[in-house]
Amino acid sequence: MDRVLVALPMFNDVLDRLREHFEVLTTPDGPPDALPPLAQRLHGCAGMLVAGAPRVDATLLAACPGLRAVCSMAVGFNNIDVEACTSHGVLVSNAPGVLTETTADFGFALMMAAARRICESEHYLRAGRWSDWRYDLFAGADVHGSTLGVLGMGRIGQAIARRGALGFGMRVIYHNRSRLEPAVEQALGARWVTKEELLRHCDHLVIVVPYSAQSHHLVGAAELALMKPTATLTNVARGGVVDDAALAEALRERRIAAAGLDVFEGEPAVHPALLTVPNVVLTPHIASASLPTRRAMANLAADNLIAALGRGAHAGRPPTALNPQVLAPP
Ligand code: 8YV
Repeated sequence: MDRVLVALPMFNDVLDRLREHFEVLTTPDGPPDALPPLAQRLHGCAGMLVAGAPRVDATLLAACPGLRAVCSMAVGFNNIDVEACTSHGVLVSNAPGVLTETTADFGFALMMAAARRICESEHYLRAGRWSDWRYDLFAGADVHGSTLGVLGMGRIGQAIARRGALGFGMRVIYHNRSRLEPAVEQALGARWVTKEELLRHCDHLVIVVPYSAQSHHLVGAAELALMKPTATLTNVARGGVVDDAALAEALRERRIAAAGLDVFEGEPAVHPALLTVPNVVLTPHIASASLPTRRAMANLAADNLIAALGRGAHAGRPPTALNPQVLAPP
């Protein structure tokens, strides 16, 4: 029986599904650095179930020659060197689709929390500082009827655009390397603009681009300088797409009004300057964290692992493989 490592704490029912096919090594809750090194834990394993961490690279693959599949329950796979996996004959899968709507809900919620100063005002109330009503007490920016700027227009970007256009009467502009089909643009009520136009004209910028060398610091000091002083920025994509130090500075100097961040450069560490500015809502990478969605993500990763290692009804045909060519018959 193949042995697999589930490299993160996991739903018991998903572990039970995997146990029908494999000997399963599990991961207890707790800090990852309290565990033995990953290569050691992977000893004798044919497959591994991961999420946005750990890093899977050529060094790890060279240390684990028996590994044949790495299946992630995240949609973003910047922690996995897919090219190195392909050259080692290791199948890689991610988990697209199942988290789109939940992540879009959260992106919208973060944007609204930043615009309407929900967390900042809650801290004020909890601190016992609320003594009277004032016309401008935590007065923020309107969301309805304003201009939503979506940077990155994949599945999640489109789901956010739909919420803005249909639910909140927003004008939607977007920037993406490739334009959507005109019919899709029309259905979303979204207009493609250059990145510069996007930054200059949006009232609320929501960032939903995958992380890569090309998207590193896609929004830094120069880009923030183009934004309106009343604008908000929300990042539910990946840490590193935004230059967190430059953002903290822009927030501190009120060069933009507010931000909502679910992802951070070097997370779980957070840039210390972000912790000291009041006009930012900070959450610990939970945009996909509804229980039904997290279960769907885990089950999709399990489906991929079972199929990639030649088991179950879809043996040899993992549903969301990123490099299915490694399983192609010779
Ligand atoms: C995960 C995500 O929670 O799917 C993704 O790409 O960012 C989140 O849904 C995260 O990757 C877990 O590490």
